Amino acid sequence: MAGSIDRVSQAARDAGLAIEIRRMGESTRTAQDAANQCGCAVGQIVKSLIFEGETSGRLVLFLVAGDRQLDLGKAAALAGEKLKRADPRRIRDETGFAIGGVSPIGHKVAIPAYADRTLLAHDLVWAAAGAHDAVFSAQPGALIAAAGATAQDLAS
Ligand code: 5CA
Repeated sequence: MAGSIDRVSQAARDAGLAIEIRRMGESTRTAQDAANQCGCAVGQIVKSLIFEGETSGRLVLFLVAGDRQLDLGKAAALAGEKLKRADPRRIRDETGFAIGGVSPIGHKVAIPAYADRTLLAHDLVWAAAGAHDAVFSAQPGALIAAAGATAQDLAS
């Protein structure tokens, strides 16, 4: 688990994103858990959702605010194909993170990413840092850039 968190710090350093990873000691597995632990609004939590192209099998990452739902139609239009949830085991193998701790950055393989633009409404957002109790905060624009994502209308 330490290795996963280290990968997040290294990816942030590589991207020039200054972050401080916090181990909360309590679960931050869900957006609501994370908001409770961070003392922030659930909309400030970044969900890192990994989907798989039904045709190509390629993984795609969507960064969505904790108070919004990914609109699968909009997501599929961006990906250029129908999408399904990726298998948890594949997520672990290819991102290096288990569900509930999937970070927007630091994946073992490069994954194309899109971010919901409502995240940009906040001064600060919080995202998973590679473990079930680890989070970091960042300015949303800088985080989206570090993830190599483009801001889009993704949610409903
Ligand atoms: N640490 C928190 C807040 S930063 C977190 O990781 N939240 S999350 O939303 O990004 O991760 C949980 C998400 O994983 C759920 O919203 C859900 O979309 C996804 N998920 C849960 N179970 C599965 C599953 N069996 N297969 C694929 N995805 C799943």
